[in-house]
Amino acid sequence: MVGTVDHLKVRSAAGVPGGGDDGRSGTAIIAKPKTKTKRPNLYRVLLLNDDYTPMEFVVLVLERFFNKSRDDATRIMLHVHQNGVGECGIFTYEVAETKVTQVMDFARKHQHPLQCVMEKK
Ligand code: TYC
Repeated sequence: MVGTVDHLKVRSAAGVPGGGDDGRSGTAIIAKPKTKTKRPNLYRVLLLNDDYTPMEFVVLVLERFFNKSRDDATRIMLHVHQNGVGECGIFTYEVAETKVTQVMDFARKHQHPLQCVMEKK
């Protein structure tokens, strides 16, 4: 690699160090756009069990904020109830953070101790 122009990586080509021109024929070597698809870091959003939040409220949270069907929401809620923790979904950082905030605000508003956290995958 010779130099970087914004997202274009300017490479020397055909054994011509420095690139740009081969010094013989006046041919220019054109910068080639390089495909660089970076995968985002992903985060699990988890619900934690407690002894006081009503089961129906947890099901509502899973339907409202995680777009789960009633059957899936009920399965996840029961999993959390029995195992202590369960996954609501996997998201990029900002989306996961937003979900956690929405759930925590909603739980507080209804005076339930429900806890929602995120962890890097
Ligand atoms: N354990 C609660 C109860 O018996 C139900 C519950 C399920 C609470 C999941 C929180 O994330 C939770 N009412």
